[in-house]
Amino acid sequence: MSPNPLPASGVRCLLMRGGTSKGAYFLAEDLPADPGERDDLLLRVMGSPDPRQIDGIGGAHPLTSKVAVISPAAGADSDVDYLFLQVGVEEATVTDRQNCGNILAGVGPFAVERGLVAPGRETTSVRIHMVNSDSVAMATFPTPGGVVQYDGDTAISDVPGTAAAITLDFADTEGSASGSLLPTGNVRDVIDGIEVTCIDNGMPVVVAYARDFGITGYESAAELARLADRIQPMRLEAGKLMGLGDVSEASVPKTTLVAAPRDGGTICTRTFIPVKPHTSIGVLGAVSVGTAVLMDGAVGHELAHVTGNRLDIEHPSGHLEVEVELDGAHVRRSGVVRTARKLFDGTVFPRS
Ligand code: NQM
Repeated sequence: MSPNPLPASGVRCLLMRGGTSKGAYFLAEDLPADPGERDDLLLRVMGSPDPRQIDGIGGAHPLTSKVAVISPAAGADSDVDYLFLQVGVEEATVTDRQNCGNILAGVGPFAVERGLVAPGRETTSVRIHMVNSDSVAMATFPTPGGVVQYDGDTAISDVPGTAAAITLDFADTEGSASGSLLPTGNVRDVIDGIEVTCIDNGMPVVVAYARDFGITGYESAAELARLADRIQPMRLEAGKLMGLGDVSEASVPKTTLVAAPRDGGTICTRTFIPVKPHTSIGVLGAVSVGTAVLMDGAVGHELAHVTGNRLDIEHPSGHLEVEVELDGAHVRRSGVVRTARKLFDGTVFPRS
């Protein structure tokens, strides 16, 4: 018998930074199988609802109140299944209605750490079934000598320092939550006099012009918090048009306001998740906005400087480079480079 047995309430958990987000990663087998019991446990783990999440391990912001649940793949086309859960900070909500490409960056390393996938001698590629959108991503990262290497020389905006590159390749991301790339059936719609493009290439996003909200599009994230009251009615209406129903409690669609690039990029963005300003932009959010501006007639198309498949998305804290290849009106593939870091591996004790 262990000299210091853990209380039965403890849950094995790996805390990781994935891209520009931070989350608690769990093996599915370590959580209750019943979704209601699982969500109740996760609220107590993260310390929600509470703006400071003081009694849990959540970071008091949507970007740091995230969970990945990982299990051996049920299907033959992938190695592991990854379910993303967004845990509300001030609200007692746990939603699976969106994916997260940042937390995705930590899933391959987690699968190796927990012995779900055998590492290669130099690099390891893991086929990840993203349960939320029923699509597959391939993650490739260094594993010299069969051990995940987190250190490296790749810098990503909004994260200090450098770390090892993790390449993420996506297929079948069209219509991740809404069923189609242009869920309203139109490349452009008008909501309360505001021109929008509603797109879903991995993340449902409403793209609108920054100028239509009386801003330049170059403001800091902090300066944009005041726009929440104007973003919300637009996204509520967009949610209905996109077939997402009543999105008043949902974390999607996101909204991205665009302006002409001013730092050598493809397009300049300011994103709201769903009404709080993002300090950068989500991965699949950037893939979706990048896809929109490639499309003739979409909001932002005429502002974008497109030079190929690599799209440099400017955001409040720098740039996010994504690759999007279109085949006519369909997406052939998309991809991105991220980094991740193992922060803490242990047992989390949720409040009772
Ligand atoms: O779009 C934030 C993030 C995200 C999601 C959000 C993401 C993505 O920055 O793939 O990564 O949109 O809520 O982590």
